[in-house]
Amino acid sequence: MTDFAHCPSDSEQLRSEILHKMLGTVAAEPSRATKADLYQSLSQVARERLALRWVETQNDDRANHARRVYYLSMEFLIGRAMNNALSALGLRETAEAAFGEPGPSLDEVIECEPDAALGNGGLGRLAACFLDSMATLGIPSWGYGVRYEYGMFAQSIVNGCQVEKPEAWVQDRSPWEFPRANKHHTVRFGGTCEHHGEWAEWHAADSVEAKAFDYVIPGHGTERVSTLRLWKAAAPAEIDLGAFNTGDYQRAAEFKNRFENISWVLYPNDSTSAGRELRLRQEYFFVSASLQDILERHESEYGTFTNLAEKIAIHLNDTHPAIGVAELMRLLVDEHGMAWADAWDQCRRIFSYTNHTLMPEALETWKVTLIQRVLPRHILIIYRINQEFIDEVLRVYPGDMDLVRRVSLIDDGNGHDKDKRVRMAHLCIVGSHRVNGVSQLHSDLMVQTIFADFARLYPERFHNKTNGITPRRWLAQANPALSALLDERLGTREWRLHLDRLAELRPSADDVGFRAAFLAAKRGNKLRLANYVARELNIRLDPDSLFDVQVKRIHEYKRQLLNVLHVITRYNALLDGTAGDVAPRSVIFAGKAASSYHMAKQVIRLIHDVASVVNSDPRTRDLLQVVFIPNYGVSVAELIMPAANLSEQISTAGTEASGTGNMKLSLNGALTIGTEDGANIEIRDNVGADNIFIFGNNTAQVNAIRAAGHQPMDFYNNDPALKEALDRIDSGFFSPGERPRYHDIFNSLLHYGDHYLLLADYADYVATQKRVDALYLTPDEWQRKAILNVAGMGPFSADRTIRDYASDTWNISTL
Ligand code: 26Q
Repeated sequence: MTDFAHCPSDSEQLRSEILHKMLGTVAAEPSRATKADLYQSLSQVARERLALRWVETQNDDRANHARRVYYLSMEFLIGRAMNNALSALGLRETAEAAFGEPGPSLDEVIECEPDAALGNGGLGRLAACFLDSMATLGIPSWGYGVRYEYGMFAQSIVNGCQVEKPEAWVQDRSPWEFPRANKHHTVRFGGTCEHHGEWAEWHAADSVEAKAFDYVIPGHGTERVSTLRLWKAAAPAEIDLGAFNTGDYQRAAEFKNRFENISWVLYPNDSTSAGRELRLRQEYFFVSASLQDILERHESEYGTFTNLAEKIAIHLNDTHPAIGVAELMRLLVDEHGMAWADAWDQCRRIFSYTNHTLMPEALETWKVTLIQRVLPRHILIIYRINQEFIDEVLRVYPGDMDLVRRVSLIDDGNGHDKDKRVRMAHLCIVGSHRVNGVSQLHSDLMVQTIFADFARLYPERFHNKTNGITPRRWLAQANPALSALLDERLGTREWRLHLDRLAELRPSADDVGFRAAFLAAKRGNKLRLANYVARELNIRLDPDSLFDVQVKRIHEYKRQLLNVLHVITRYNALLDGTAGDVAPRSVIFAGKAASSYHMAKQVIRLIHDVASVVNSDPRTRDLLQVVFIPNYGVSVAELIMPAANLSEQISTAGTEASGTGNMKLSLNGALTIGTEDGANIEIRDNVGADNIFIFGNNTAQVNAIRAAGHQPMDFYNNDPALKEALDRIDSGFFSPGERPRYHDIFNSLLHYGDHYLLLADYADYVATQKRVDALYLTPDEWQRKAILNVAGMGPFSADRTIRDYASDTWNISTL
């Protein structure tokens, strides 16, 4: 790492560079500069240095005829760029010294930056962590995605309810982006096809321009950088001009809109967005532009496509870019004259695919009729791929038409053409040489359930790649207090690049002095969060209370409602004197609900209603506080993760593919209370079963309960504490102004089957929370276990994940 201890002359020099830049960028006089002005000019300094690194990296890769990895993702949840850029450039400490009295501090300046929130949650943040690791490991790598005008909505809370506000994250332009005026590709839609044997001529009805905007992704401990290239849709120039010339402004505007809306807004990850035509256009738009770009680069370097699979690997982040399989075939066969069989051989060696969910309702399918209309050439390609695949299946399993029906790329519906659908996951599996899940459990379940037939057909294709997170953003930058302590104790800054070195911390768990320092770092982080909560929500949190944190998208399977049931149970027990020895707790929630997801929004409202009752009760105020921190996103997470004592990872076993928040919290010294789900299991294996609170039914038990017919009413009738908690929700105790407000929540549990088995896990959850209290009341033991959590997190670095992808999936070497 090159963040040298700064010397005063460096910071003087940086200061004058910043002030000099100020004139050219914001035309402001230094003495009148606002924080935003300082942010703008500092970002220009960083931008120029990143640009230099970018040019050199590209020159190197071209000169070395490097094999490249292309990561295709509809989402990149980047967050702020400044702190990460300064760290990577080795400028953080110098910049810290260059700011401050009489002006604002570096941290105040950094806070001017809006988050780049071009993603919904875990999948998008994973893509961002992977870019960081790919650059750091020196992999010639490009991310490709969409430059949404509006990314994730901003969440505010009005009377306890979520309100969404569109957020234009770049007003005009971002200081971090490089618009590439000469990089654009035409993406076509609709029309008809004319066949010429193996290939076809596509007479498209419409076209749109994809314009490239590049973001430099700095590597850490290396001068190499990666590129995130995002595409913005623009109306084709000639159409625009045509309308303009006839003076028909209205028509010009309509045309512009019709095309430019393609990159307008990020789709939510809820089922209501499934099947929307604009989403399909968005997927094809960015995939086609990216593949054209990739082929153009390859052709300019080699003048042939025969060596394509030797020189490129393309990764599909879930099925969202799945149409790429058909598009690469189209480009190679129709546009570049390659024989179908050769193109298919290349295709399978080039693509790999990650699955992020087992839930059947979340598996992407598109109506055949829709693809036919929007992408007439691609539906033919998909049918041909399917025919050849089925022929292959029948050669191995002659006559097994049941198997054929199950694995076919086309779901036949009931035989009516209008109901036929393309199964995008099947297209990905058939078109790739590697398929992976994101935790060991998830990968195992994947081959045992949704992809069992494919795993039998192609056993060598299926792998596990347990997710990871970048230790640079999630520890070094988010938690300077703990980082300084680690540097001191480990005698090195190396853990930032070799997270396994945290294992050397284990002996320090028994060192009283270290435990005290560890506690002090945590307390500082809790104070920082408490100050934020006081400022934003006017709620006082006791920094010595146990910070119990559940932060993630609000979804029924993640079971925030189970957490609420525990809070109510605790409140009731405190009131009736049966609580026993409890540790003072601050229960902290954060997360967004998809705007059309009624149940999730009800849960947010319930949390607020419970909070207002509990927080204002003088009988319990010192022992229990509940807060909901609005607008959860990368930057809010950077504040919360370091301050947590307890990490809630309580999804129904078998539903959370991996989770990555679980890793961020544990890495920052929180203990986990969690189910045997996703990566929780591997976290247990690495931190030690004594240092984590695992509870509830495992996947086998969940299956057995469901098979026997889950009876939520039995749990309700036989557990008085549970009954009391549920009745309080249902009776309007927390919503006295509107007593029926939570009937739907109550009914979903008692009368509509409690699909996620909250009631089956409730008793063990509450009992386990009691053990959490007992441990927190033994601070030495708590600190010891918290330290052992940090020490065990080495394997959860995204660097480890990316090394595994590089060797098993992409066949590329790393630094
Ligand atoms: C699909 C079709 C139409 C519109 C939207 C979507 C869509 C968009 C986003 C579907 C799903 C997503 C996001 C999924 C996601 O974030 N999954 C999470 O991925 C993480 C990284 O692997 C895992 O850790 C989480 O367990 C998983 O839930």
